[in-house]
Amino acid sequence: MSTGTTSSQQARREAALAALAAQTIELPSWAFGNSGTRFKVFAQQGVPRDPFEKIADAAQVHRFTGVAPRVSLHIPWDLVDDFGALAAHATEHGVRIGAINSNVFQDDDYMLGSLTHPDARVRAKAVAHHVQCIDVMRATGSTDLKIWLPDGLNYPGQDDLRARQDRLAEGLAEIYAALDPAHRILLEYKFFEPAFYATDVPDWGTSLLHCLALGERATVVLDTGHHAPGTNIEFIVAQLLRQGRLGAFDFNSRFYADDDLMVGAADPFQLFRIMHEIVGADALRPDSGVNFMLDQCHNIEPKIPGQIRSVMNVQEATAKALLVDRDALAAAQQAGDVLGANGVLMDAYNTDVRPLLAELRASHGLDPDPMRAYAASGWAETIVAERVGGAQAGWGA
Ligand code: AFD
Ligand code: MN
Repeated sequence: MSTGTTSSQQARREAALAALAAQTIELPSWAFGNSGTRFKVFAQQGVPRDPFEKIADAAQVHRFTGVAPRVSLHIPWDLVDDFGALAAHATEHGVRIGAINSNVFQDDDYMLGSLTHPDARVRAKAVAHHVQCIDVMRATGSTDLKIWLPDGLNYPGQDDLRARQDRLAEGLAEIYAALDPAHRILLEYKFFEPAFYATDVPDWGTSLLHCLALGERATVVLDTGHHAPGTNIEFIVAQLLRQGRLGAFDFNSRFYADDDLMVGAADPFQLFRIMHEIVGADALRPDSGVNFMLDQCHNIEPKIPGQIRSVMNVQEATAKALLVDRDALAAAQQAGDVLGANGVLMDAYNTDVRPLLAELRASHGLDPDPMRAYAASGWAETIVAERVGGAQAGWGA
């Protein structure tokens, strides 16, 4: 009953191809630098020495997948003297600058917090850093200011939980007031780490409350790695979409905590369920206001192929979600046909969409197999040979 007619299957396939052709996925610049754990940052050969080289690497992912035209930056990791030149460099490589992330986690001043710090001097410094990030947005044409705060407490009583929320609201309001009309804030949440007792933006509810207080151009970022085990993430997606406040995803995979592994590697079924909510709410459209970003790193695997694989994983989950027979699903749900409804969803999930995606790529003049095409391109050998000397980019943990 869930298979439908051949012609409706064909129509879904055509619609899926059109939607997949319009899909874009944003890449994080830090994924191309060296990374590791708090125990060790591993160096890889050929890694970029500066943001210009990071963008050149990110452009390879777009070149072979065709769906990754933006690169998000982190400030200060990606500070350059001339951001106009960096944006022009991106354009030359066929990509552009995406979200600007305000890093406030590697300065001694922020040991006890940034926007929530008990000392007004440190709070003012943190606000000023965000204003500097807004200047970077102006110089690069970025519209998204992404805020993830490491702020929190390690010990009960260390600071006043409620006062920190008040300080946070104040700081965010100052930042919001500094935005241009075309700009928006993306406020990310994370349930723990680096703070282990209480985090100041631990969950989607806290992020949403602050966004609602700020105004329409404040939205929530859902990082798939930032939830406790067993959390129903697609429910959060549905709820934020209902409110028009899902601004972006940070896609990655977790097995335990914030593992930052490749999206779709740990739980492809969860990724499918998330994309099913997205498709159901018509939020895949390029103008839906949802920015689909990757936020992950590649500690032990090569970085550019790691990003290519991740982009393909998102595409595969999206394609499966687009193939769900929504009429049959609605009919089964309406009829209370529990097994039938579940069967419709699983039929789509169990479809091998790799031939469909190969067809999509071929129709856009791309190699149907981006992993193979990248490996054959010689880029990896070129950067190893050419990027000799200088200091490799890394997250400096
Ligand atoms: C954090 C967040 C985040 C931030 C990143 C920096 O996921 O989005 O930009 O790490 O390394 O855990
Ligand atoms: Mn994130």
